[in-house]
Amino acid sequence: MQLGLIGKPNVGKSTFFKAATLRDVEIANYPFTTIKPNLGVTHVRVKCPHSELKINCNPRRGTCIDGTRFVPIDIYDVAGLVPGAHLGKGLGNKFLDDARRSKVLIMVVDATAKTDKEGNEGEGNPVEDVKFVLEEFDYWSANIIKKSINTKTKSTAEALEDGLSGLGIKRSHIESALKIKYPTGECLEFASILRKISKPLIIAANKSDSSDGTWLNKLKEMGYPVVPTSSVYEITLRKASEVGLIKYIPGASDFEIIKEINEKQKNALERIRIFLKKFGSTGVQEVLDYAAFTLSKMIPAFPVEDENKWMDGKGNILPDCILVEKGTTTKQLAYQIHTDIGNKFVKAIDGRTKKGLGANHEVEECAVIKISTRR
Ligand SMILES: Nc1nc2c(ncn2[C@@H]2O[C@H](COP(=O)(O)OP(=O)(O)O)[C@@H](O)[C@H]2O)c(=O)[nH]1
Ligand SMILES: [Mg+2]
Repeated sequence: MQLGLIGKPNVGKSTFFKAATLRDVEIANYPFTTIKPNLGVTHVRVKCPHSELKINCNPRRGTCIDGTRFVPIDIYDVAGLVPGAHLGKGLGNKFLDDARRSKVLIMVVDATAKTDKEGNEGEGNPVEDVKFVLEEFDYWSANIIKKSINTKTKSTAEALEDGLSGLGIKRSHIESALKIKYPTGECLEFASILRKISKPLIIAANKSDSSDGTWLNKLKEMGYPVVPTSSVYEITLRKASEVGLIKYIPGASDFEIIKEINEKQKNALERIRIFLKKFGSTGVQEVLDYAAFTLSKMIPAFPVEDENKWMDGKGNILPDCILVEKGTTTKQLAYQIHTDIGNKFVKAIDGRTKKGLGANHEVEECAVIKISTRR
């Protein structure tokens, strides 16, 4: 499961990416922050079940701060899109190669409207930017759709499945899209519906620290979820926290100054505090959580080896939190943990009720689960 940041150039995708993947002092135990230059690890928030035990957990990856588990998830900083990308302008192909991996799309826009469509300084229109980026996406997939239908002798759904599997588009998505009536009968129309079904979108109205907010409502009228963000503020807070100037938990609505700081630093931080008061947070973490859970319909699950103590074999409490698709069964969960555990699956045990759960039982949100295996 990956998140992808898309948008035209200069809206702050890389800055958002840096904010999201920056190692806060408290999340620093994960060794690989950046895997490739544009692929990194960020974290999404889950309420940790450890409070039910009244003892602290020992996460193997990510961390747990005051009962909030920060669970690692991959994030892509996708190359910027310019108008005409589907015709090969800019880094069109690179964009598409990255975007296909993403299950949900985070569209970063410049809420100050001070960059034109190519990302140069000038007059902009974030609503039009969202439209053209999505249009480029649709033109490009429409081309693939045309090719797959023309070259294959299979049924339409099958041909499309072959052509589009590389984009992370599933058969079920295609079937839902084929059920809809298309007034113009054009490929582009179909591509657009298919995108809406297969790649849910959230808009990060970035640079909101420097915007008067006029574009926020217009963006919201587009029907997608919109979160005002300040990626630069998130970076400042994480860095200040890393060097011990402040106590700040990513996504929080406030921070605490814990060291002597000079007037300039204080002024900068107090400006950020005003933003947090106004919007509730810098927005970066909110976008990530929304994308990972609400949009992609993932749920967290906590596999354990000891269903009574919620430990692994080494005595670590709630060592793992894994994200699975809603509807995942206990047996599928077992396979996700390890092929061997899936193959030797006997039953699952609910760590709260201690009841046995069959192979087809759907994993519940925040379930603590032991998988029993045969030798
Ligand atoms: N004020 C403000 N500027 C930002 C923010 N995020 C990015 N920028 C600035 O926008 C410019 C483009 O940022 P960059 O991340 O390179 O954009 P990208 O081309 O979309 O990856 C840089 O000058 C950033 O400092 C933000 O949240 N607030
Ligand atoms: Mg960039």
